[in-house]
Amino acid sequence: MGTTSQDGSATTLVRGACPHDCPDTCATLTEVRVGRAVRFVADPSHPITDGWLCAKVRPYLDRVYHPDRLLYPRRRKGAKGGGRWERIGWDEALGEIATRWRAIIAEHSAAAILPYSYSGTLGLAQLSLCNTRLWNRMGASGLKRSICDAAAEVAIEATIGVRQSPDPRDLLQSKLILIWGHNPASTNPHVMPIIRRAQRAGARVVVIDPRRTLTARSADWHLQPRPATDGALALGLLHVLVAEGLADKAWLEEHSVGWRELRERAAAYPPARVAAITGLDEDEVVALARLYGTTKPGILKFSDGVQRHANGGQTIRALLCLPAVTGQYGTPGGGLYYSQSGWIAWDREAMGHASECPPTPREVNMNRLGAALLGEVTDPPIQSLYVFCANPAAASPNAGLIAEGLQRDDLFTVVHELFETDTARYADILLPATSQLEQTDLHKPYGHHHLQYNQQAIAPLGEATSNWDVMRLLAARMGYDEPWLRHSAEEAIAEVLNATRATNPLLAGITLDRLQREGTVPYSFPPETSIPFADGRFPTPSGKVELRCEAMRAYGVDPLPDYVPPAELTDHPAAEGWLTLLSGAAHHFVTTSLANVPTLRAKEGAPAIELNPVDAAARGIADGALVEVHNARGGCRLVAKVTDAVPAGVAVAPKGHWAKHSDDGRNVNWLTSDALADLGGQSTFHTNAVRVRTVTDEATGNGARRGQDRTVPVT
Ligand SMILES: Nc1nc2c(c(=O)[nH]1)N[C@H]1C(S)=C(S)[C@@H](COP(=O)(O)OP(=O)(O)OC[C@H]3O[C@@H](n4cnc5c(=O)[nH]c(N)nc54)[C@H](O)[C@@H]3O)O[C@H]1N2
Ligand SMILES: Nc1nc2c(c(=O)[nH]1)N[C@H]1C(S)=C(S)[C@@H](COP(=O)(O)OP(=O)(O)OC[C@H]3O[C@@H](n4cnc5c(=O)[nH]c(N)nc54)[C@H](O)[C@@H]3O)O[C@H]1N2
Ligand code: SF4
Ligand SMILES: [Mo]
Repeated sequence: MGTTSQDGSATTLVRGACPHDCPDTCATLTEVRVGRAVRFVADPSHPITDGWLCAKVRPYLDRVYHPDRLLYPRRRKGAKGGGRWERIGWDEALGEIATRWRAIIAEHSAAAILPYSYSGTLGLAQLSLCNTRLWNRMGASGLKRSICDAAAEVAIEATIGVRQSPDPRDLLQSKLILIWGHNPASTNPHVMPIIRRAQRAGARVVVIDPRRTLTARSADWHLQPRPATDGALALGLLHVLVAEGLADKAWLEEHSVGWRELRERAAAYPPARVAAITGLDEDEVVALARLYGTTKPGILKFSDGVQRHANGGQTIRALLCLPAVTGQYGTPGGGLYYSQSGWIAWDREAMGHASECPPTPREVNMNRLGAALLGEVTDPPIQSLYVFCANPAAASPNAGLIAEGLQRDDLFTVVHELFETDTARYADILLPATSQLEQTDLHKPYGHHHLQYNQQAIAPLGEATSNWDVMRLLAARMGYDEPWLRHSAEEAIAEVLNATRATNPLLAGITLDRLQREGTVPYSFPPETSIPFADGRFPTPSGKVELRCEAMRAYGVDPLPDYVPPAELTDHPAAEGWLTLLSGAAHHFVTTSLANVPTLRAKEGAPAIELNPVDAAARGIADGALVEVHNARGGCRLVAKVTDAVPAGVAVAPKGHWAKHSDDGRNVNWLTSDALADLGGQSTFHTNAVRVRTVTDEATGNGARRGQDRTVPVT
């Protein structure tokens, strides 16, 4: 799209997509003048993202043109993590990586090389292709990608068969919107105006979250159960629904497996017991069950915060019973609203060409990175780590252990990044990455029903190179000459798109050419088919909702949903001064991405911990005081915010702040557990027992430096 600006210079408008880990995947427009992006806005014609960007991404050009952007490859000088570098050329960088990898492969096998990535971008080309092709060809270790939603994914696929949700606009048909352990006002902002409209039209909005979040503040009703007790609450609701004749028995007989056994399980959760477990009033449990059982259509909306604890998988299994027991799966405005990821699954073979490659020798769970580097993974031990689209030293659990692992002298670490992040500091070779404006990609949102194409808008800054281009360069250096390791991003996107379209009618008529022309392309739903399970069929082994799910036995989990209190929390009782620390999304960052944009950092404020007045008083902590938060895994210093937004016994410190921006060189993930949940090898960020104490001036050192960059590495 070409236009002319006021000063007469030619400008172009380039269609793109927000790359961040967010369900909304906004359609964007970048105005480019003389090779420079001068304006970045939302595409006003998009039906969901509706012409506005969230507070995080509005100043995106400050990220693209940030003075700290890495612009050329570097080699470490001096100690690991010391932040001293020498500039090298791409040729030298690639040569050194290939030489080191060949030696490692000869001595240990390619299993000793571990690629580590997660969600810096969610694109097909710059993430998914880069997670598969080179590493498959090499026979490198696989990564179990379990940091975010693994327990929910396993639970949902086992119980109802697939992760599909209705169009966000279908929420307008709901009479009840039950938002459970989820904070869309921060994490899925473009559904909020829709929820607001539904609410104005008479829908009841209920939020279940221990914390009074931004979302909870505008709800009609906010319930605050104790963390990780939601499984008991869901079973309690089922108990009341059955006891009061609100269960849809006809639907259950026809569409579910194990309904009678579930009823027996729920019988063990009368409101009095549920009240004792959750800390809610008995009356609240009964009233919520009645509201849910009688207000139809009612939709259950959750995301991933609610399953990031040791009992997360079973919790999701219990929640999934609610739309079944009320017969609401498949109804307009009713049922479940989780993710859209399952409508289209990219063709696996076209993506990874695994049939032409050696088998993946093993999978390393990304939540155990520190332990894996320090001896948990042997035969062969991990000798090289290649990190891109991830910042594990700040975003992964038990980060202190990760920092220790990254300092191993015999570990060859390559990091491909836009910035010198907490992880990048430990690199032996640090490679500069492009931003979304400098690369091509195709995005399949997890929050709506449209593909989004991202055209490259500007030339790469400095010597920055996209993930896929680096993969191609590395493949060439390693001597791999398969054509699918040489194709351009566009060619590879077309290959995957075409292969997927051959089996998925939702891609009918959707070609690369059309995506490039239109930018936003809706899935090709035949009329009336975008409501999941509307035909009453579920893609499970039984074709029904598996309330009792035999597949759970393979995970060592009870085939019926149950509530199991996490050991981390029962071992560290409140009576002994322990608090449960939740660390969900920060409003102004996407995990640690964007947390180095000065305006966003200023809006988010210094790294803080919310404490209830009762807990603060018991520890002599005043609002605004610097506190030490600690447990056996480690500690970090945070500013106390004394507030009744959190109940007694619960503390909240959001994820996202960079460790190196704090005086102590740590962040909240120095506290979080790397224990795994019951399903999917899921992370357990919220089963996190901590103590909090004031910091004396002597212990603080120079408190006035708080918030500045710290240049001394953490040990
Ligand atoms: N602004 C912003 N948006 C983001 C992100 C971000 O970092 N910032 N991250 C993105 C990513 S990676 C993801 S996965 C999604 C996550 O999206 P959400 O799941 O909506 O976000 P979270 O803040 O992780 O968790 C939601 C809520 O769960 C609550 N919670 C924690 N434990 C429990 C519990 O045991 N029971 C109940 N009932 N509630 C509990 C927390 O208090 C929190 O308010 O958001 C995405 N969007
Ligand atoms: N305490 C706590 N920690 C959490 C969570 C929590 O609830 N609590 N939530 C977890 C969740 S849900 C998730 S999904 C993970 C996310 O964890 P990560 O995927 O590690 O996410 P980020 O910290 O945002 O790091 C992404 C990095 O990728 C870089 N990047 C962006 N685009 C590109 C690109 O095109 N190429 C390259 N090479 N790099 C790029 C960014 O600059 C950024 O440094 O965090 C987890 N961490
Ligand atoms: S982070 Fe989410 S809401 Fe914000 S611009 Fe990106 S896709 Fe849109
Ligand atoms: Mo996530």
